[in-house]
Amino acid sequence: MHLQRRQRFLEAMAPDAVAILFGAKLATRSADTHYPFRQDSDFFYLTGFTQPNAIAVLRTDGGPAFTLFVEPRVEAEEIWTGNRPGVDGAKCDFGADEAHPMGEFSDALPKLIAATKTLYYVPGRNKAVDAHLVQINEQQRLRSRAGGRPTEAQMDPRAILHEMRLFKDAEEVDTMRRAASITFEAHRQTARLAKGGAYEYELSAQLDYEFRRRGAAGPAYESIVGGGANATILHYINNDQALCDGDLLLIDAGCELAGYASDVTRTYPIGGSFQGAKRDLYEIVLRAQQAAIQAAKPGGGLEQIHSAALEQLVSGLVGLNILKGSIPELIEKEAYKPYYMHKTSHWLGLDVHDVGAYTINGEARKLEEGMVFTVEPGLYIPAMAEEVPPHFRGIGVRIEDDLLVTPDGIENLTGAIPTQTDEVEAWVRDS
Ligand SMILES: [Mn+2]
Repeated sequence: MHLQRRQRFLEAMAPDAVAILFGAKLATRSADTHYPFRQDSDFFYLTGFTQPNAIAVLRTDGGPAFTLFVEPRVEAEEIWTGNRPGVDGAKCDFGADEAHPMGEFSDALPKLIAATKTLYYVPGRNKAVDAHLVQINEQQRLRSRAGGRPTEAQMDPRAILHEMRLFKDAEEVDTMRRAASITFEAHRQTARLAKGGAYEYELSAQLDYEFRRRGAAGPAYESIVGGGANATILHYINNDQALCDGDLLLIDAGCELAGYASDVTRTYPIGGSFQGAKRDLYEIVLRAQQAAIQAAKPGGGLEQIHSAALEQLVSGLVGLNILKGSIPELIEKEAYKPYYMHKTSHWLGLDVHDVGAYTINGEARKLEEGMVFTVEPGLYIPAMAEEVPPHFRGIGVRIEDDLLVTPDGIENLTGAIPTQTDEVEAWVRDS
């Protein structure tokens, strides 16, 4: 799988080119402790290598097509941090044609790029290598009478990689389906805890537990567990307040499985029944989400999905007298922005806000087989929104699913997680 991806990447590279890609490093959490390691998504996509501090070199200049520089095996260090593939593992287990210890990269670099016309490289990741590349090129320029040849062009490898990553292959789709089903179970087991007096962190911990015990690495992003007005804070992650019966609870949480994210939001009625203004707003967002999913089709675009959601959100807000005026005009003037300030969709994959261009030559791109994206309309009425009738203030609702474009339509990967009010209520009441 990684071999095929490297072959496609090599085919997309210019001739006589060298690509240098950095893996992620350990990030300091405090003093001498680190955050859990998470490989750079591009690096993982091409290599499958999950250890910190590695460099991949891919070449179309006749040199070895795939070289890895990795942390070598050192018994005294591995006692503390665990076994490493090392140089031999890089070849045997990860398919490198050549592998070397990281410590040799700097000395190897001048020779690696001596004959290349095009260098694929992302500057800014490693200052020492950035500076070294400038120095090597200047030296090559000074040596031009003796045959020195500076690199002619520097390209961004992400232009190729991110276009590849946008289209999920069968194995990636399978992983994302499994991530969706773990997220289903985690939401189900957590919805039952949405009772007055429970603390948001208890539900957040339940999500973590359900993700981990089912084999996921954990949440794909900081879980948002926001009761009451906390649901109106888009990236609320404090998750430390008590829940109140009758309020809504917004849970935006999805697991990361084998590198791939799921991204699901549901809004649950704390105590088990949608009431009054909360039900009114929930039903508007539900209609918007259904209309948006209906609008999703191969050959269509994310803009149409967003428009379908907006149409329902705005007409719902007019119906509740929160907005006043003609619907097309309110949409045109973006009068909904105080209550719906984000877009309806983003790509999903190895990154939760996944890579891939949203426009091509200024035009919105068309949906094609293998793309995965979210549909997540919401309404957020700030607690301080004095222009809105008081009973609507401090209510936040979002409903989010993950959609896959198939050869003949759209598959809702997370559609089994209920959104209809009676089914959502049943999940909360289930004890
Ligand atoms: Mn999302």
